[in-house]
Amino acid sequence: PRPRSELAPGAVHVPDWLDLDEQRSLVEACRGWRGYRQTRLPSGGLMSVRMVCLGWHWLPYRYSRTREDGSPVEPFPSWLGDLGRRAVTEAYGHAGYEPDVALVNYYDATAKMGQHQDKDERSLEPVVSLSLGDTCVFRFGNTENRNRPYTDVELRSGDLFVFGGPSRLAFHGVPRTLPGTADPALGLTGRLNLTLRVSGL
Ligand code: MD5
Ligand code: FE
Repeated sequence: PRPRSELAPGAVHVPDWLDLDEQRSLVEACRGWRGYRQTRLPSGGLMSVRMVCLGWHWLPYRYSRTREDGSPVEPFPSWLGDLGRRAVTEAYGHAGYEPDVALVNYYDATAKMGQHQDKDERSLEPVVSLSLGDTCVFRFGNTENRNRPYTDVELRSGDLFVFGGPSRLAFHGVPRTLPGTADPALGLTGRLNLTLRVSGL
């Protein structure tokens, strides 16, 4: 079995889970999905990350069947569900994971994501996170608030992270990426992160 480290109960990091060919295929799939956009928050701020959603469209702070412009949401492909099941089996050794939403986030050299909880899903099934391209600093916090205590870990291309159990509602964010750290052989400038989720809808 691959090295896995449990950062906190239910928060399992598997470095280098995807090989270069699998990473390339995922990057190719991410290029094919249309409609990456920056989300406007009710507070007025514009998220720096560019996002496209599969299966359901994420709006702050709910899931919708349609996008803001009424265009259809990209379907959630069955192969991505298979990948999610493999990921949860790898991290926890249990089967039966059926994600129906993916959020695909693109970070350019300056993009980041503030500390938040993922609580718009009606299911507390795990979130599967896959990282591609530039390394980032990932800040894994506590379940009480966005401040300390937190732990900073670097997520690299090919890394798997699964957040379940008591870690499912932990505050987390990406204070920065490390531009230029991606393997040139991947053909990606910046960072992509895919999260697979169960909407409960
Ligand atoms: C990213 N994305 O790297 C991160 C990785 C997002 C988001 O945060 O909401 O799109 S997902 C990390 C995550 C998901 C669910 C729970 C926890 C972390 N957690 O409890 O720490 O673009
Ligand atoms: Fe999140």
